[in-house]
Amino acid sequence: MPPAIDRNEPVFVSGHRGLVGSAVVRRMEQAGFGNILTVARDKLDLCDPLAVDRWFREMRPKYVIHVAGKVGGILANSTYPADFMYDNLLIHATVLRSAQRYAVAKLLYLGSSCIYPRDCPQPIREEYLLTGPLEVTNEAYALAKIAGLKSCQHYRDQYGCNFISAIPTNLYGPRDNFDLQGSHVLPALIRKFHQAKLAGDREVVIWGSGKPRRELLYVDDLADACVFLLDNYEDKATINVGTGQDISIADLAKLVAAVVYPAAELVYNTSKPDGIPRKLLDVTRLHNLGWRHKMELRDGIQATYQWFLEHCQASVAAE
Ligand code: GFB
Repeated sequence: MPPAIDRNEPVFVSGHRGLVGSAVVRRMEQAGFGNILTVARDKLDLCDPLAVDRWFREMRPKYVIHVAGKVGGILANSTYPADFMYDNLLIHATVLRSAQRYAVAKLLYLGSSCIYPRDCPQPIREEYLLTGPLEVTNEAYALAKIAGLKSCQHYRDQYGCNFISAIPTNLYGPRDNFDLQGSHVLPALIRKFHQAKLAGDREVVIWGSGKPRRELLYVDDLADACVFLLDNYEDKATINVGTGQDISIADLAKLVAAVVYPAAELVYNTSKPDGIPRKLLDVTRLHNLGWRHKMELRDGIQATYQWFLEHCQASVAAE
């Protein structure tokens, strides 16, 4: 068993305002962590190595859950590849370097299932990383994420740092980005069906062919897995985090329609990209450690729609 994580020691959660970071903070509070460090973007630019170094020197986190990064859906990734590459390369480089310099006792880094080769066998096992070409729509983001993940392993090898990494599948949940230009598919669908219902439009446009398949994990489940891995995982090898189940975009759209707007008619815009045909993670390694997801997809969509109604409805209704 790895040494116990002391709940009273300072833990830095980077990116605490985002979908994942906010869920990780919620989960850590429930799990009894009493000294969670966060820092707002306007107080610390994670792309700035000197500023990050100063912050670590002053705050001395003992543990780090590093989830900060520039993220977005298929359109944002393919429109701004240079920015996705630059921001993510720097954010991972600065945080890992400072964590090594200031002797962080354990760091958890999160990858993304899009870092696996585009056409690798399904379900995707951890050892398929770097065995083939990447999906072009998210190549820049994936390369930066891979650089971060491999850096964790190199810091282990060169400096003996206890840096571990995990690869989550596509995520969704409360505090997701519902902006149609930047969002992932699930929040986009929730918003589109909701807007169509308000406007009385029957037709809702789904990007692409509807044939790609995606595995979707509720973000609170990922946060639970992060705490679980911090407590129980110590290997150099990365580990997949997912549900082990996937669904076609067409069936996902029908499921969202059933929750938000059952009268909707689905129309496909095939001029929009499909992206990776399928990325279903093999979660055997995680299951063997004793962790499983709890939230089923329909319930998760319901919970996310409820959050959207409580937090974003006014801005959508005003359009
Ligand atoms: O979630 P998504 O944007 O990203 O798109 P990826 C998933 C699939 O849903 C694609 C389709 O086949 C889209 O064409 N889709 C249908 C839509 N309607 C919509 C819509 O209204 N909005 C969006 N966004 N998609 C991202 C990567 O890939 O996944 C990132 O670009 C990241 O790098 C993330 O890793 C997890 O799953 O294709």
